Amino acid sequence: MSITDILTAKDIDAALASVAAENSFQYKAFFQKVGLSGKSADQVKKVFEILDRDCSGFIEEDELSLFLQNFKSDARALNDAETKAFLKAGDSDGDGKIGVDEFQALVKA
Ligand SMILES: [Ca+2]
Repeated sequence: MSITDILTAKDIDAALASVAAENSFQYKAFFQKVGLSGKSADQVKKVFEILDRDCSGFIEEDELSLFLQNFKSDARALNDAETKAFLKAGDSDGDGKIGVDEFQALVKA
């Protein structure tokens, strides 16, 4: 499963361009631009599985910082403030990581 099986290269390029500047990452705008907001729960789950690089069943903080690189390998890493804000938004049960249900809820938020 590749991310471009679900999202178009054109949307990915546009979404990444919109967050190229440091501190410009906003998850809601990014999910919309990249086309994820309109996908089914099953497709969102498939994207989650790509983001969960170590297949732990959760997106941990280190995986979250490399979030953009799952869309394109030369994308920048999120900085600490962006990563922490993203984690805080998604981690509704406060365990310090994002599960698939939390990710689906965040995409649809
Ligand atoms: Ca993980």
